Amino acid sequence: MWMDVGGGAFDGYLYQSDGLRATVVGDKRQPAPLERGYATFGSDSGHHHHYLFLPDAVNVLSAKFALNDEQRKNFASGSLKKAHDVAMALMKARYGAGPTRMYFVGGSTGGREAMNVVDRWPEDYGGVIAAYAAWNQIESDLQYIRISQAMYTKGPDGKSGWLPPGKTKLLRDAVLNACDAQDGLKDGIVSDPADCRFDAATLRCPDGKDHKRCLSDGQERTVTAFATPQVSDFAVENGIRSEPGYNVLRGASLVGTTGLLRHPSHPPIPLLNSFYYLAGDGVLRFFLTKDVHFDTLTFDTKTGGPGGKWIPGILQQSAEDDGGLADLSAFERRGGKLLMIHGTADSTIPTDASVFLYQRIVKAMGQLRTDGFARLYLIPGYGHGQGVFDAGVDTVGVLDAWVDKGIAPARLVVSDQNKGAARTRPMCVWPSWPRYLGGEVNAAASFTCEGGR
Ligand SMILES: [Ca+2]
Repeated sequence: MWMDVGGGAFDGYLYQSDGLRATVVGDKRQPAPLERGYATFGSDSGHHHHYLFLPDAVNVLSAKFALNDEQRKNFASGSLKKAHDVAMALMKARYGAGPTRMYFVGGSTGGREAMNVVDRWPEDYGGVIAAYAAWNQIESDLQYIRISQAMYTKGPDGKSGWLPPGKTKLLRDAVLNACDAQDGLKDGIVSDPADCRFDAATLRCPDGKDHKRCLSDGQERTVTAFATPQVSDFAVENGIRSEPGYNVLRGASLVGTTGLLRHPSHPPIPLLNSFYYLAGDGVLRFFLTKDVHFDTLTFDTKTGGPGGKWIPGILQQSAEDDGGLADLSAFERRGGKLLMIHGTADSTIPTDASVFLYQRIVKAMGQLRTDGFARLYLIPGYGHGQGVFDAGVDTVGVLDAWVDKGIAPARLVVSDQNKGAARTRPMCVWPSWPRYLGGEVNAAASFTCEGGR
């Protein structure tokens, strides 16, 4: 049993080989993959980060490596096959035989990598977990840029739309106040985001200016940018031309993601500027234009620059980088199983990106065939690897049962791993969601999965 472990953000470092990080959305009380007998491996995707004095969590946000074309291509997808083949050779030499099972497990960029191996090397893996996958990377980066422009560009009133921490909290609290109880239980979680209709205009300051406890016109524009899709005039790889908006009006929190500085810095400063600006700017300057002085705030994400100047680069990057193949027959034929997981409160990769991809697969292959090898689970209150509900479920055990014994996953139980939390919820197969029926509020048994097919 072997497991290939995906990376995160712009990669550039090696995960700990104990496999603890490998249990994406994993239950921390369960043994790590290594303890279960999995030989685990991964790669830094072909580059090391640049600022060694900074912690990994900050370093992985640096895209500077992409100025080196080979490193850029390796990050895009090239490193996956290389690392896989080298690891296979080494492990075969060590163990004298190939694996009985071969998995790829990853979240975020690791989820993009997971979808990449399903699309590009379906013969290499028998089981794949793609959590909050950044599979539509280029359009996702254009979405980051578009949001950054709403945040930092001055509107007709001469003010930008940056959301200070207090305003992100105001928005989150107002959405919860409107929608939390709709699922039957006021627990800080909007369990059925599709049914949550919160209008950001209700928070608007009467004169449109920036006051406490309300949103200025610019801030309302930024919230709207978050909640709506990025749409391009041109299609990228696999015919996709958009990235969905975030659930910011349906329970996803922006607390902690918009940075501490009102004005953008050139170049952006990690943690002080917003995450979206940092990531989008990095891709534009280092991946696409190769112009370290390029001003991201002037880039037209709809047209791809004046006369579509940057479209060829965007298409090339998309071809090398993105997942999103609709027909996964090659993976299905070999008995491959795919678990797709996403939190409904994710403000880094939109929840609807996973829904969109799943629907693409269903459209291409039909529901019956898709049900035979793929599942999509959305977890209410779970963000990008953490959240008000810090989801823990034995994902590897679920995959083992499916791959080995043919036990297809249905309703599962997920626990909240936040400190002091002692609650479980059903983990419902999309599009169903957990509605509270009554009884013990912390027990999954008190909920039903509602709204299934
Ligand atoms: Ca609730």
